[in-house]
Amino acid sequence: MGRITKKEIKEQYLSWDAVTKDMKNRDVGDFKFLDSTELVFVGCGTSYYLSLCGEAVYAVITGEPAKAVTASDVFLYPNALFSKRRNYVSVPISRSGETSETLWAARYLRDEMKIPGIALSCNRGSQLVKSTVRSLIAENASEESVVMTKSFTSMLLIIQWLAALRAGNESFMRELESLPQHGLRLIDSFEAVAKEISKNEDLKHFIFLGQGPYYGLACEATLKMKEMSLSSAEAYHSMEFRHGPISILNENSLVVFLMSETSKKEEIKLLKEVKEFGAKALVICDYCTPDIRAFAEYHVVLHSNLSDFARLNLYMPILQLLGLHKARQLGINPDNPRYLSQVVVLE
Ligand code: F1P
Repeated sequence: MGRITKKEIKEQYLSWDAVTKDMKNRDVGDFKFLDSTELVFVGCGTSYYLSLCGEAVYAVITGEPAKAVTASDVFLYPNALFSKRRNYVSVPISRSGETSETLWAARYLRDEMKIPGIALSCNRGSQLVKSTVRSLIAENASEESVVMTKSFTSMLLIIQWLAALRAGNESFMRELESLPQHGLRLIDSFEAVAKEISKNEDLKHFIFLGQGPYYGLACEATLKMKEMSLSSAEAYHSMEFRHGPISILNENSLVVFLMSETSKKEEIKLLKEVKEFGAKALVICDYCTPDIRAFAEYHVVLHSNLSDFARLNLYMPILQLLGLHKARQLGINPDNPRYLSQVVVLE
């Protein structure tokens, strides 16, 4: 069960390699029209969560403004999102390029608001690509599976490259170039941890915590857990968790920390607190500390030496495998999520 999804998770570093080869030779002059504009990432579901990562990466690496919005709010609440005094370029994101709300948003932005769009998709022939002035395509990153795995990380890498090119940040580019090698080194090794966690039948409630660009990854992790294993999952900014949600913890909870170097010190304090409430913890981090070893039942250490903003993709395969193995443990086929299809098409 789940053979198709598992293959797509495992081979995603190959798509990262294809993206790297495509993006590293791009002419930065092609994106000159982004000068003095705010970039607006737009999407639904996984592609919205990718937008959340994208806004943080783009703003920090380029020093230029960026934001993430859901496709539906673009045409339902445009005045809450856009100011007449600003210049915008939109980046509507969609693996299929056929999701209704994302198409409606791209056309609304183009026709009603005169905001040009750069489609980010895995489908070059899609209606979304036809509705925008430019496109960035992750070739061969589209899945057979309903669940988005390698398409998410491959399109995230495109956003990272776009930011690196715009900023002329060569050290960030070198970091991005190394991601396929790190993926190859790491992805297989994640399987044992994902299986071990899924075997613990007490764990029924999954909480994913991350700060900055890691919050978007945490949201995406909840979707993998829900879509594949039909388990209850929530995401929070790590430090928001104390402000109410912490009260739901019990012995059935697994708290997953997507630890960045920026937020590690604060997150380790939180790790110690969640243990007091009987929850189990999984920490994903670049290097381990004695506290993490002492307080987290499970840890995944990446040893990449990459910066917080470059390393993002390395957190996703373990989170995707967690959803897959939890589904298998519950006897659910992750290749066929309940009530879902690859594309949501509305009348
Ligand atoms: C977006 C999306 C997926 C979700 C489901 C339905 O698709 O919401 O995130 O897993 O398959 O579609 P897209 O706009 O990126 O093609």
